Amino acid sequence: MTYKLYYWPEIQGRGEFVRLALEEAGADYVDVEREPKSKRAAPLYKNREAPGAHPSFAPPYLVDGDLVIGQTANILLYLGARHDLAPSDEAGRLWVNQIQLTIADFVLEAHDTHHPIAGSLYYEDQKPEALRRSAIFRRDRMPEYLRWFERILERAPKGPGGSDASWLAGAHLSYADLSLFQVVAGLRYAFPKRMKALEPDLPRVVAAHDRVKERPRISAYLASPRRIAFNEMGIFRRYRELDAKD
Ligand SMILES: N[C@@H](CCC(=O)N[C@@H](CS)C(=O)NCC(=O)O)C(=O)O
Repeated sequence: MTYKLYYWPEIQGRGEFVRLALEEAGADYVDVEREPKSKRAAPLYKNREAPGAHPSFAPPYLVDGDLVIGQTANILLYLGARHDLAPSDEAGRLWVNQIQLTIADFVLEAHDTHHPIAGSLYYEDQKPEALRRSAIFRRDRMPEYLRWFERILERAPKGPGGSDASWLAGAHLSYADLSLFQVVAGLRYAFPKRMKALEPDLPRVVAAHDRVKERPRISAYLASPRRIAFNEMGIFRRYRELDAKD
């Protein structure tokens, strides 16, 4: 069965967490809105009014046969179980889901640095608030979240030969590792000065990012036209005035 992913066609956004899981799994999927014949973004919102018991409020959503699954973390919960991208035991599944939900919180805060008042307003209409919000995000929230990931990786069981080559949920890669890769890549794009200052204290996070990037299917994906470049329409945006080393 071919999965159908519905997400905004111009951005990585939250859809990228799903794309990375589908790519790592080698799953058969169509990124529906990016298909040449797509009528573009309008159908995404129509899903709110769609027939069926489970309409999705906002993209991304994934269609698998009769199933329509919304909420990024929920989609990943589904894909993780079907494609060996999550532990098979309940405690492990819940742990990976917990990490993913924490990543969702972090992603929302990253988004709110440039849209602290409303997503429906232009950035230029909320710039003073964005400057204030970004300063707090950089100073407090980036290190708090990133050090939490660092500590998880530090405590995870060692890899072969006692190396630090373990993943967030232990010996096996999970979709949470793919998502952490995406968060690091996004923060490097949006806050390069701040990330340069923080990264020396995050050796395991950086190493895990690098190991994801080198995985054969992920590196092929990143080099392909399927990977949309970061841009100033997505969640991670580069506005120079919002970045600083502290
Ligand atoms: N919690 C949801 C958030 C979904 C979301 O905010 N989607 C954005 C694009 S990344 C959107 O199109 N939102 C439209 C809206 O909220 O009206 C998830 O993680 O999937």
